Amino acid sequence: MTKIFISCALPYANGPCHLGHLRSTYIPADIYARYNRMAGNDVLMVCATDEHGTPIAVKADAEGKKPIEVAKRYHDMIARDIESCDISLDNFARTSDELHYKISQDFFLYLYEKGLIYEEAIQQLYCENCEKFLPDRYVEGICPVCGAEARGDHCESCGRALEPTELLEPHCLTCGNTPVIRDSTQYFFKLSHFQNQLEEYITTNEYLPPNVRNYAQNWLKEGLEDWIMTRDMKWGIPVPLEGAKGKVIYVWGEAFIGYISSAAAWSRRTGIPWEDYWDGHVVHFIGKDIIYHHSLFWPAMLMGHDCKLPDDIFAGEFLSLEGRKMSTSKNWVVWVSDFVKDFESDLLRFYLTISAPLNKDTDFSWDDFGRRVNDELADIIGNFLHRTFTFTHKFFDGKVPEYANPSEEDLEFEAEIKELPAKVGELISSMKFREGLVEILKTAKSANKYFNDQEPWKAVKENPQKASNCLYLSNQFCKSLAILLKPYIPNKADAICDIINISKENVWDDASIFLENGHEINKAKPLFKKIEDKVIEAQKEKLYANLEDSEETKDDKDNKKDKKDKSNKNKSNKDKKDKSKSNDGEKMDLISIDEFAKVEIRIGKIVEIEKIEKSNKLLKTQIDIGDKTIQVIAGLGKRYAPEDLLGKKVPVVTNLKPAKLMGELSEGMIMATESAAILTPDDCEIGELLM
Ligand code: B3M
Ligand code: ZN
Repeated sequence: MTKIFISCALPYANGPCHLGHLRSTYIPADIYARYNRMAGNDVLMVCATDEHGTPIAVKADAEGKKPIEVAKRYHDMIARDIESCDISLDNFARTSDELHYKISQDFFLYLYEKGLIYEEAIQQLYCENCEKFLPDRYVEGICPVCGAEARGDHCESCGRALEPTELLEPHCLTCGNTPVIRDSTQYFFKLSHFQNQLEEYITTNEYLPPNVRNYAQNWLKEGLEDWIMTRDMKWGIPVPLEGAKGKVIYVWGEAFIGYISSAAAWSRRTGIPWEDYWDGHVVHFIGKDIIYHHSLFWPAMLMGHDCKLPDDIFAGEFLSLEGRKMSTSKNWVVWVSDFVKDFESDLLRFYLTISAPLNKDTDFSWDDFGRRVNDELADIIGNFLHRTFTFTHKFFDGKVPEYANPSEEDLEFEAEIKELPAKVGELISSMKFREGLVEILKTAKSANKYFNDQEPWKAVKENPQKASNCLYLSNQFCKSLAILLKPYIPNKADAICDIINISKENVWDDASIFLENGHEINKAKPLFKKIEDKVIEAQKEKLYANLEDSEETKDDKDNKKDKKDKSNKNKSNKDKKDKSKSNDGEKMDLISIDEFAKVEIRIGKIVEIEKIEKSNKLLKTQIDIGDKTIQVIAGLGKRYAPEDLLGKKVPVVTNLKPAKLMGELSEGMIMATESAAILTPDDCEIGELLM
């Protein structure tokens, strides 16, 4: 028995889970965990929400909430999402937990005292208007590498990690101001010190899959630079040093510790030491965008601590949606919570596993989803189960019949059934999850063929032993399916156990132990219903309706596979990105009518309007709202010239907290759509999202 420590990358607590999270990380981790438990290994699988960092702080600022409130809201949502897909975590913690703070600070101090974290004066962007340093996502601009719109820490388009000071045309996310460069002192982790050790780790670790090894080696070739470990901001884990007031540990400097603190919390609850699992086989399941962090930065932190290093880092590649990149800000996304309202989560687990091996990018397409569920789950597996069960009841009184004088075909099928568990088990333990499932499907296909060839419906009259052998073996294969499908589609597997009348607590090798003859099975129930075309059509309609404008949809449909001028496309999308940013595509909590009633919207008339110098977007307006005139700074300038709007009536939110934009007071908000169309019926598209 091996002890296995499995971690899933910690989701940021700034949005719910979508299908991409499940595909790259949670489903593969869960298949691996469930299989290993069934194979008799001792598994500890942990995760937590990653609750610090600027995205959450920025979101909280925008909502006028505390970061912890935002984090809690998403933690709860993510926990529900993960549970709804039966991801069998042993512990799901939060990086805002006290235990996590303590372990992270100790970890930081240890490295500091060993001289592996040092202090250095650097230059950082500072917003004079907001009077604060602008770490990471507090600043946006143009990526110096590919020219796309990028955030301070990362360019989504070319995948580069960035320093805010590298951005071209930087602007403060809060106020739009152009920041200045100022000196500040930060703490750095001596990543460069570990160059040789990491090279050795990456080249000699037999488990690392090629995509991880190649990525890491490319970075190593460039030579590693030290990592900044601290930030000047309030939200985060305070740097545990005198003289580091106002500084927190950089989110990537403590997020990894979440694996350990989540396991430690589990140990507190169960009394079982998590360290035994870490001393066993450690596997991190992650998405491919964080290979750098997991293959270099984290092992170096562990080396600094003289800790055992992870044995395997398994990185799932990306999932696109209907041929285009998923985007939460454009609402081009399928949220897990929406999916499981309409379909069983097992169907998703099945589809996301079968559609491509994890080391390849793949696409979620509703048509393909419907087709595979119908043709593979329903027609191949469902059909075989159903005909076996109904036939057993019809002709053998619901009992597994006798097996005698097997024919050659019988023996062949018998051998196939007996070999399957080891084959599938081998594939899953070598992380070939799709291949394992394909093997099961292949055998199910040949089981259907066997059943057809034996024609038990005829044989039952003409050659009863032939029919009896066929149903004996078919029931054995159903039992095998009940066990082998469990890591993939646990609910369906349990439902098969119920019908075949065996315990749900199975060990893997039970799959090749045959049921006794005379074993009674329960009545058949339809297990896999086909999905009707109209159901799939409705999902597609819903998705496309979410897109911000139909023009772009068409564009993207035409260019489905055309990725060649990626950076140009990004440039042309830049404007749209700007406008949809504040929405960020995150799913909102439902609000009560009372909460909604707090928003005061009045019809106002624009009585004065002018452009704001230095901004190509902002207009300064004076709006008569009946009993008074208020000043509103509106981001409508790309779409309208001031004279277009003068004298117009517009709906205005009149009880917003006043804010300063480009140094100008704004006392309300003109209601307009995401694409900055004001709400006069002529300018609005039906169904456009109000912002
Ligand atoms: N919170 C999520 C991501 O970048 C990030 C992972 C942390 S794992 C220690 O996908
Ligand atoms: Zn600012």
